[in-house]
Amino acid sequence: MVIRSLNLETVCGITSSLPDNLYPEIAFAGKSNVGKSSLINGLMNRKSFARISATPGKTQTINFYNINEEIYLVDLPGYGYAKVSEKEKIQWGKLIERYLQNSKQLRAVFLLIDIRHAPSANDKTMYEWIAANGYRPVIIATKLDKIKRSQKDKQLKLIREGLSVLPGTVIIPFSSVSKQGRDEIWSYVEEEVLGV
Ligand SMILES: Nc1nc2c(ncn2[C@@H]2O[C@H](COP(=O)(O)OP(=O)(O)O)[C@@H](O)[C@H]2O)c(=O)[nH]1
Ligand SMILES: [Mg+2]
Repeated sequence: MVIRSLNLETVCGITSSLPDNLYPEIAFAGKSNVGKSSLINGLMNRKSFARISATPGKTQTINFYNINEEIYLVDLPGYGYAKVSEKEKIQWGKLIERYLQNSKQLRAVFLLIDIRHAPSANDKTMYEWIAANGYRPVIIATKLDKIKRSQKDKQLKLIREGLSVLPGTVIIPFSSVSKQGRDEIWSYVEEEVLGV
């Protein structure tokens, strides 16, 4: 994918109405600090267009990045941040649910899991929630550079088993440091979403 233009076009909070977009959307979900902003920056070839947090942020917004007037990358708010109140968790859930249920342009959902750890209960819930809304999530195993090459297959197996993924589920290892996996993600999007 050649990035010719990009624009953070819409930022939706808990009370905002969601945009009625013209182009296909692909969404990214995952716990806070899993590397979602880094991945989105990597896909856009930018260092810091999407915010990267040293301390995991609490901002509960859905951000729509318009790429080339062709496709939207949708950054869903992260979950699992310890300092979030019960009320904020409920609002988070409602915002994501509203998006998953109502978007007419959502074509693919990517669920990010840190390759170093087995999926958490929250990750499993998120996976099932995405599936319950009719999507077959693609798993992105993030922070690939943090493990030894010899550990990769074992960690990927841990993720598959931890989430009880359906047979045929695509898992793409990714590193925002080496950018390994970037081309594979774009190829998937080009083939499965854009049909080019
Ligand atoms: N080594 C390494 N660090 C990463 C990678 N992706 C993200 N990080 C770091 O993990 C932290 C959280 O990243 P961020 O993209 O803000 O996560 P988000 O909360 O999911 O958006 C930051 O310190 C990043 O620099 C990766 O692939 N490799
Ligand atoms: Mg982020």
